Amino acid sequence: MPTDNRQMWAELGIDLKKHDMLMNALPPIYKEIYLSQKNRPQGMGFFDFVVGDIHGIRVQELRQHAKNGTIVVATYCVFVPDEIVLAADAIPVGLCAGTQFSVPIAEEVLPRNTCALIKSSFGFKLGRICPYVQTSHLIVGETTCDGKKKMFEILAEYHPVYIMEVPNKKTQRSRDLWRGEVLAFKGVIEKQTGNKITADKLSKSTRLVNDRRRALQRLYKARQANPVPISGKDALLVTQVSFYDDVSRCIKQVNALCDEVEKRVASSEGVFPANAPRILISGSPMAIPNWKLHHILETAGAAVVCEESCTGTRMFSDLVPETGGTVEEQIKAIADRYMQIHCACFTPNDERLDDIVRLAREYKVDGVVHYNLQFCHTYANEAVKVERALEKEGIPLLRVETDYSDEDAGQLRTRVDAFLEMIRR
Ligand code: BJ8
Repeated sequence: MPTDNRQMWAELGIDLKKHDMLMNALPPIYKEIYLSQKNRPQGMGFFDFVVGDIHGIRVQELRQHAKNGTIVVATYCVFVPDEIVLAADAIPVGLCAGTQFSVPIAEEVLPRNTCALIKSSFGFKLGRICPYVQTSHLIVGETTCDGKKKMFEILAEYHPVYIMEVPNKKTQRSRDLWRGEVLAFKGVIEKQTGNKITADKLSKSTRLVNDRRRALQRLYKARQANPVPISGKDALLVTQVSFYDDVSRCIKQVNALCDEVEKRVASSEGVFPANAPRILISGSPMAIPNWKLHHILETAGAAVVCEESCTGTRMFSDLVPETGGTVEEQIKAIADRYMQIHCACFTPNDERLDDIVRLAREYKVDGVVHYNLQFCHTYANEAVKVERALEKEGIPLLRVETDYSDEDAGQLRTRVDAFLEMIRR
């Protein structure tokens, strides 16, 4: 590790001993899971570089911005509107929370029967092992699931936290509440940054965030091809990195990757044979470095072609209309777009069932794997309805409930093998 990185981490209050353990564990895992893949698009080189220096250059950039007076706003959920943060000249950073490493640290405080995503995110702060958390001036949480919202109360003892109230229903009253929440969030960010959000700035930030969505939509569109031009693991990584990389740079890199991948589609070049079983994964988000299920599926001979999740289509599917107007009109348009995210925290949430069936058709999948983080009750219960909806359409489903550890990897492999055997064409 370069010494200036170590000095930066020390200045950020990072526990260097624990952090070294985490940083030493990542390269061999990445090598095995990512670098061992054959015929990857060259455009993945940028994303390999980002992961290879995961706590280096980007953190240094953020630190430099912070030294120049820019506010860094950390988030855990796709409900927090980046448009508002960017319009105030602040920087949004999606936090990871995908490693088992921070889970036992969190369990010193949180109940063990809490989902791994919540424990991992809390453990990063408690253990002082994430320089992104340490660099941020504010963490924005949300009232999506019960575990998260109660964790945020405890997290607030360690870091400045602001909570957005995400409603649980999709009625007009709930939409009005959410519009009020987005408006209030604008006030919070203006106060934190000392910058006024104008209509012009909001139009620009909306276009920028839409451009990131358009780039990711392009990448996913290419995955509808057969043979599929990019692995599911690589596509997942692109989405994961887009949460915390500089937005403009990310757009450029994803579009460059798409140029290459689209050429592959035109020449029927794929990373897996055309008869590989095509899989849609649906369910809980997968934060870096949670690549477990994709790796098991793709090393068993499947091609993961789409993710119906917040590290997939739910992140970028809908655009905010770029109609401009007053700040209030734009806030309303932004709020309404975010209400189209069909998280299992909503009731009822039949739109998600429709999405899964539609995506299964659009991506011509042979089967769906429903991915559920252990102790995530919203997705576990909703899986009952997902199962019924897919059964009605004759689409095979495998339900998986797991965590970030590798303890169940063998068992998962056996179940995946049996599922693929059943659906193989
Ligand atoms: S909009 S999916 S990013 S809340 S897995 S912490 S729900 S117990 S992550 Fe999510 Fe926003 Fe919804 Fe998306 Fe709770 Fe379940 Fe854990 Fe979860």
